Amino acid sequence: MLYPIATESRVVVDLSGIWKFMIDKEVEHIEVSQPLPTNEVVAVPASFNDQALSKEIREHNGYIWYEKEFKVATALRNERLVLRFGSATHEAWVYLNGKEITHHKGGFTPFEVEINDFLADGANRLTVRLSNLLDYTTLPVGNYSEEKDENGRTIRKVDENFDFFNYAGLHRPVKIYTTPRDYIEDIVIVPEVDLASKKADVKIAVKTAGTFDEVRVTILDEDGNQVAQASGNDLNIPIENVKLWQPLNAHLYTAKVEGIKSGESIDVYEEAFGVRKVEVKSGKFLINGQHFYFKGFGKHEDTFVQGRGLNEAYNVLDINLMKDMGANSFRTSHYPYSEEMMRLCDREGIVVIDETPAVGLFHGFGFDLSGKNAAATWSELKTKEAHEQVITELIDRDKNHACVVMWSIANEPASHIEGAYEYFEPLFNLARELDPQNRPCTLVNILMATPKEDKTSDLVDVIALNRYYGWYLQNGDLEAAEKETRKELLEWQEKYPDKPIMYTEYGADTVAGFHSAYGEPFSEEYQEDYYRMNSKVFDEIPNFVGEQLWNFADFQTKFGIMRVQGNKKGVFTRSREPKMVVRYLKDRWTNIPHFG
Ligand code: BDP
Repeated sequence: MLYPIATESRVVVDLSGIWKFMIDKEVEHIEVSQPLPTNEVVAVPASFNDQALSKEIREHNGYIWYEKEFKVATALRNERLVLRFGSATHEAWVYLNGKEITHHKGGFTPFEVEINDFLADGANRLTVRLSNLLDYTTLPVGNYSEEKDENGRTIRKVDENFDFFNYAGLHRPVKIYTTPRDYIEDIVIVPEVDLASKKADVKIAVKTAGTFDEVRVTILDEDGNQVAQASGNDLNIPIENVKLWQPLNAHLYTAKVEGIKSGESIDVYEEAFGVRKVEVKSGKFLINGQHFYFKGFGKHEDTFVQGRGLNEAYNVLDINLMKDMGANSFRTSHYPYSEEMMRLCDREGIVVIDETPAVGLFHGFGFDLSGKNAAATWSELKTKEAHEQVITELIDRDKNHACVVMWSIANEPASHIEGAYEYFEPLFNLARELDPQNRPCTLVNILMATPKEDKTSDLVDVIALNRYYGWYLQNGDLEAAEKETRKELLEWQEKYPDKPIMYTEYGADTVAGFHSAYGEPFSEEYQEDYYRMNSKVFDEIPNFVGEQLWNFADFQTKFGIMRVQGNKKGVFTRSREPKMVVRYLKDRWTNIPHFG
């Protein structure tokens, strides 16, 4: 699915702004043929939760209604008009002028629908019913329960199988875009490069709907100069002396695709792409033939007021903070991030591990580090279908992004439990089959899934570990934690001498401004000591290819006895003030080259 952009043949109308809003208390039926019976408003894109100053709204589990009126310019009425949601969390039923026109389940990927047949003359009423419910069939996974109150009203509860706050709403832009009736539907770009001769073969497949006499592809460099041109739906376009997309030194080409009829360019779309080669070989992660070292973060889409909603100023700031620290990468923990962020990373040369929303695949998730509660995971969870869908939609959306170097199929599933291999093998096969660029795939491993216990590590290209020695284990005892860290990493190294190993999470909750002469847990001193200890061990492990700490910034969570107004493992606060450790990390990372 193409991202909506304005071109010579396409217009984009943004429906962001103020919408009507209400939570559904399920006391009376909401009649979609009538305007929503509410005077409340909400801003889009954003989570609804933190806008209303109402505990009832913030913590509402169930259904939520949004509505917006819009008009379509007469000049556009003969075009094909497509309504597109960047995301709707977690499930959406969409009505136009009282009629259901589409439905989508899954809160982090885009969906769209043609609306020409449903438009009225004059004002149109767009109504969206959302659900923020999660259960054992959805991704992410939640424990769902319901009961009736004394008035017979259904009270729904979701106990999330993860710690981040279950923000919901229209998190990403809602747009109407036009195309001509004959149009470019999709573009698949696979750049292959011979690093020695600097010659690239760029495979470009264009899917069109309708008829064209010719599909023309023009490759432009960053200055807009034409580099190559060819005609056809399935092309292999050579580029000599190619400029590579490098981490933090991104060169983006543009494929300008034109659908031509009777000599006239009817539809035009421009897709940016980078030429770079990603490989996993002999225990190393290679970008453009060089050993790449990941320095960076697990993150969240999480800011004040906007919640999980698109916040482009924060995206820009976050990338600038990363660059300033000498970081080069992050993982989209624990769900696909906005398309706007992915486009920004392409352009800024930030390397991304792109994760599905498969978090919480762990029965009995909670305060049990033995992992025994998880025994029933693979018999109880019914997420297979949702998992296939999110892999398919994520790869379809992000396949052309140069910044994406690896897919993360899941975060911290119960991969130490029998049945995990059987659950994951077909999903890894699916991802590998769907990705035209053949990127490596991983699964982010939870601390109980040690080299002895883990059932899935044969499936992964890179061993990606979330480890909390010195925090959830050996809390306050960094000497003991160091021994455990070293012991386990050496075991992985020995078990898989040909697989790269990286940390995708490690961290310690730290209350900004809390200091301790004894380096006590939660103090800024402890956070720094914790990172120093980990760094020391990383540097001893031959196949260690990267450190992505947990977390870039403090973030909002569900309530829990381990959370003090959120998760405080950020190296920045939620408002992006640095904690003390940032100086240490900056010093370390600016001294570790991106390639080594
Ligand atoms: C890991 C999760 C992450 C949590 C983190 C923590 O992957 O989402 O926030 O631990 O507990 O289990 O801080």
